[in-house]
Amino acid sequence: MNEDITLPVVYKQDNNIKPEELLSLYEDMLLGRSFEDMCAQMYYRGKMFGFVHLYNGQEAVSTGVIKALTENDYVCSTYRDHVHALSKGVTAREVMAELFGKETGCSKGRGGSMHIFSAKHNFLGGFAFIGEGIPIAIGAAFQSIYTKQVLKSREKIAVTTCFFGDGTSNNGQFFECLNMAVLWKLPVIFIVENNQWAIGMAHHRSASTPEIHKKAEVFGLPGIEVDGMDVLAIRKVTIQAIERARSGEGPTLIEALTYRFRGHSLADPDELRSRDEKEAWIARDPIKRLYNYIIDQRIASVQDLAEIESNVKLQIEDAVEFAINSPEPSITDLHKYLFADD
Ligand SMILES: Cc1ncc(C[n+]2csc(CCOP(=O)(O)OP(=O)(O)O)c2C)c(N)n1
Ligand SMILES: [Mg+2]
Repeated sequence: MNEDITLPVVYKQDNNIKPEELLSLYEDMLLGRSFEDMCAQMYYRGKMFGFVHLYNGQEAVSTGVIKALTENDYVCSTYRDHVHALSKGVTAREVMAELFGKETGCSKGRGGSMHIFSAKHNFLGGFAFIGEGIPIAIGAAFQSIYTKQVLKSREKIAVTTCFFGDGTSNNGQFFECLNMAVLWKLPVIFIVENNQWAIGMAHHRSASTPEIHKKAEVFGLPGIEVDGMDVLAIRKVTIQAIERARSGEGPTLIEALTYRFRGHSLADPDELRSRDEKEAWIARDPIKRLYNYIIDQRIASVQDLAEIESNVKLQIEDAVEFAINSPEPSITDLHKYLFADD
């Protein structure tokens, strides 16, 4: 990232949102942040195995997009997937137990951090390979219109949201799937979480056109750049994209400009990004920003927000307790879940 990057203020904040909705967005972002902080603690205590990628700093994207969806809509994530799952309604217990490799985890303890999955929440995963989720999302979106147009379902068209990073947008699947999504007018929303880095590679050093949203034009879909540190701005563009997808007009590409506040994974010493750059982004913390907005607009009091904070804390403690006390998968079940049951 250029250190003098200026973020566009494309959308004004949405003042029509109801106070209780605003507080639920705040709670969801706080849940994501607190969950990830607890993961770091548990990882360093040896409770989790393999690579663990945290989402701190990017919460406004998950909350702004996923909280605008219905239960029937789909979310397709990446390896940085815990918070996307929480926003979609997978419980903190099920996600934490998964990270501990326990039988009670949402993937029965067989997946771990990068393979969070929940069929009942239409949460399609969790993928370790970058870009792997994009064709999966296209498939989900295809079945939505097939169900509507061929099987004549009376339900509204389900929308699929597909998250991936700036680095991933240089992969072939991205371009192939943009093409197909427009060709077949698929109800899919591509959300690029441009956190400026792909492990230790700065985005502007790896992309011929660093403005990812501009790549949409070539394929004929709207490409929207949005402040990824502003949950209300993200929510607003997402609602427009959902309307477009549900009414059969096809896909939208949203590029959310954001930043991760921690290293690439918990194994990364995070020595490549400059202190100035990190501080500049931390000053735009999306959770503090919404907190200040709520207080300034007198939507809720400091005590109300403190109450939300302590509820979240209890939920996280409960999740850890649940994960610790849950059983390991049994060795006799080694082959279970490899194939679908009849
Ligand atoms: C197909 C494939 N190639 C390479 C990797 C190694 N890899 C893991 S994360 C990553 C960078 C991805 O960066 P970005 O898409 O910006 O996502 P972020 O980590 O910033 O969320 C790479 C190259 C991989 N997981 N899969
Ligand atoms: Mg990135």
